[in-house]
This record gives sequence, C-alpha cells and structure tokens, in this order.
Amino acid sequence: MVTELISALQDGSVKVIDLTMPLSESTPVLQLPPPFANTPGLSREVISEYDDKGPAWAWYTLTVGEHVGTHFDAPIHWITGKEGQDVASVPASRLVGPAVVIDHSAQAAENPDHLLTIADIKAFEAEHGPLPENGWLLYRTGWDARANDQEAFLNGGRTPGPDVEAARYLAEEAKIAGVGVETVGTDAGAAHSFEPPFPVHNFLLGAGKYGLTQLANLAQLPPTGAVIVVAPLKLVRGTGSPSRVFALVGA
Ligand code: 23J
Ligand code: MN
Repeated sequence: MVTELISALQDGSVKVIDLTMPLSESTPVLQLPPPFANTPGLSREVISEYDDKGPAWAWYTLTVGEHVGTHFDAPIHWITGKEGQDVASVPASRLVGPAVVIDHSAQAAENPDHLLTIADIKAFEAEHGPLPENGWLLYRTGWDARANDQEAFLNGGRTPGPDVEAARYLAEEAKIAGVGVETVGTDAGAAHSFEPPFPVHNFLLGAGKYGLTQLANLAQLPPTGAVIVVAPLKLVRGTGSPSRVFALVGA
C-alpha cells in the first residue's frame, strides 16, 4: 500500500539510497580501442553567469554523450536491438521494480578480470529465489570506490562483468527488465574479444531489456528486497541517457 510506504518514508523505516554517481567534467568515460570512435564526456559553455548576458541568472549549455556517467542503455543502442525501444519509448513501469544484488566485490578485488557465470547466478537463485520479474540484477564489484579516478576506474580495460553464457541467460532465461553494474559498461572490460563481442549488449539489448552502468552505493543494498527507480531523460531517438537512479530499502 502506498499509504504504508508514505509512513515508512516518514518514520525512516524505508530509506532512499542514491545509486547515482555525480556527473561532472571529471566523471570517468569509456575508452574504446581504435578504430572505434569514443564518446565525449561532459563539458559546458556559459550562456550567462549573473552578467550582462543575464544579470540575475546563470545557465549553461551541456555537451555530453548519451553514455556518460551513471546511465541507461536502451535496446536501440545495439544493432541486435535496433528495431526495439529508444529511451523515450521505455514504459515507466519498466523503470521501477525489484532489485537484487550479486556481490562479487571480494572476487573483483582479487582479480579485475573476474567474470560472473551462470553457476554464480544459479547459486544466487537457489538461495534467494529466481531473479525478479520486471526487476533488475545489480552486479556489485566494488568498482564504485574507483570512480573519482579515471585511470583506476578504467583500469587499462581490465574490469569485471558477465561471461558470454551468463549474458545469454540474463537476456533469454531470466525475467528481469535489466542489468546494472558499477563499472563503465555492462560488459566486462575484455568483452570486445568475446564471441559474440560485448555479449551483454548483444543479447540483453537484443532481447528488449536494458542496461545501467556506473552505479554507486550498491553496498548499501540487501541481496533482495530493494526497489529501484531508474530515471533516464525521455529522449526521443535516444540510445541511452544519463540517469538518476534511486533505491528504496527497508531499515
Ligand atoms: C559502445 C560500445 C561498447 C560499449 C559501450 C558502448 C558501452 O559500454 C555503453 O555505454 O553502452 S562497452
Ligand atoms: Mn551505455
């Protein structure tokens, strides 16, 4: 009941956790190897700043790639999903739902190339039940601790993520709406050399599901029981969008 939710928010028994990384000129940005083009990060130009172009106000023009910072991947981002939804076509009901967290922060600290496997997902499901229908699998790796340092965050392209079979399972078997990660992409850093390349993008977006990257504060979520609210811009023809992402968590 929403009335109970209101009371719980008021008495603090449900907390709002911000899963969003700050978006600025220093937010880490993906770097693909040549010959691929890269996205610009955030930059801005002054329109006016309490000056003769606007004496009482400040405002700026943003230049930013769709896939910068904490952001959402829509199906049309990938060629396998190109007949699918753009960001503006994603129904709001797909952007609010249950979230579960698989925590591999210990494994990723040991080995930055660590991969999530089907066996890991099935072990999680054996303990906690199936991945939630219309919900999100959030993959915790501890990578958010590196987000203030582009070099540590990109780590020379060595970052954890799902392997090919896990990506296929998440796209084709699980009933989830999407997959969220702390790293710069939903795919592992080595995924350009997987077969197919970038399997999470390939399978998940091809199945009409969604991605979320550069999440923060997943350590504050329980393995199951949180609700996530994902708020990308309603960008027509958008392949992705910087997003604000919140979780509601019981005390
Ligand atoms: C284009 C190509 C490869 C990747 C990506 C984009 C992303 O990570 C993204 O933000 O969608 S891995
Ligand atoms: Mn993206």
